Amino acid sequence: MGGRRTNLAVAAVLVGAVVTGAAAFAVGTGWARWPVVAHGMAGLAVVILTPWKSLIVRRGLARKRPGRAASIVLGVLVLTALASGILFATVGRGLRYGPLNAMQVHVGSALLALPVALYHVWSRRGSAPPTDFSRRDFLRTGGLAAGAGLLYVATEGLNRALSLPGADRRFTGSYEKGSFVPQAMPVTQWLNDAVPRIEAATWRLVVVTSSGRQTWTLDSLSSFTDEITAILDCTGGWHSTQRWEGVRLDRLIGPDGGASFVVRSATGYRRRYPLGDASAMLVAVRVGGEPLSAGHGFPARIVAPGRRGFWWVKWVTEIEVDDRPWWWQSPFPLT
Ligand SMILES: Nc1nc2c(c(=O)[nH]1)N[C@H]1C(S)=C(S)[C@@H](COP(=O)(O)O)O[C@H]1N2
Ligand SMILES: [Mo]
Repeated sequence: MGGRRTNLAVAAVLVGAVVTGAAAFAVGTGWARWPVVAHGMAGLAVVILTPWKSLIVRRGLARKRPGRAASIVLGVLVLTALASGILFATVGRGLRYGPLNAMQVHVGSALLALPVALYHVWSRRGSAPPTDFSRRDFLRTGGLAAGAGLLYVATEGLNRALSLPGADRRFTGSYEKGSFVPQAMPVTQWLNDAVPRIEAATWRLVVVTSSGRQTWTLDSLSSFTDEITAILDCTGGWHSTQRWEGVRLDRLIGPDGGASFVVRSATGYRRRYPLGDASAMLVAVRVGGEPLSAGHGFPARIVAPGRRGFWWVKWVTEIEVDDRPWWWQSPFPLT
């Protein structure tokens, strides 16, 4: 295969890996399996292309061109993302690199690689990609996809045959931790939030709808006993099932008109949800029959079954209904 075709294939497969990786993070219900499988296949397609790409790399390294250092950095970052991804999916449970687990190394190196990749493509813009797509290219593409599929099946088979931790992953790719033992469930923040100290006596939950503004104390909320057993599935790579108790969100909102509601945390963190989801969601004040711990969101947190962990806003102080569409927000929190 020619160099330009190899480069184009590598670029396409890496773009595919980024897109499916982001999709796998965004979704939490049944069809999340497909982005996760596609993501694994994209990574394994990179492995398949490695022998061809390494020929190009060897030639490139021999020439002292501008952008050479960036190309090396990019190579290291992509190999790191690849290795940590494969390790996480096979032996990954509990694998740590100092403060980071394999999933964090995986996502971190991939995010760092993005700007470097753009620069790399720009600095090599002289060699335009091939524009024709022959029958042979079609067969090659099919071969690459089939090869990636086979490698994927082989990897999952190896997980099972060797009883590797990877065999026990949920369809999202996450590992179980601390189910029905809230103290054993990890305390996680999305990016830079810190656990706030909230006084039960002065805390209030403000609910704003078109019919007005309602203020709840912790005592008044604690009398509700709506219950959901649901899986908190963090994109950091773990999931945990707990029995959550509190008040169904549609009870707080009432029969209000509007398109969506936004939930705000004492820390400033927030997410927006479609109004129709309220009846399936909880403002939880207890987990496993006990009040929430500070780390898990005391005094009140969102329980959003079927959504990944970053939707489960902790330390809730305000819920507001309005007419904006629910997707009127960054797909992932920015803080
Ligand atoms: N206010 C606030 N809520 C938050 C977060 C955050 O950073 N700030 N992180 C979310 C993420 S990413 C996850 S996985 C869950 C973790 O909940 P836990 O710490 O109770 O396990 O909380 C979510 N709620
Ligand atoms: Mo998370």
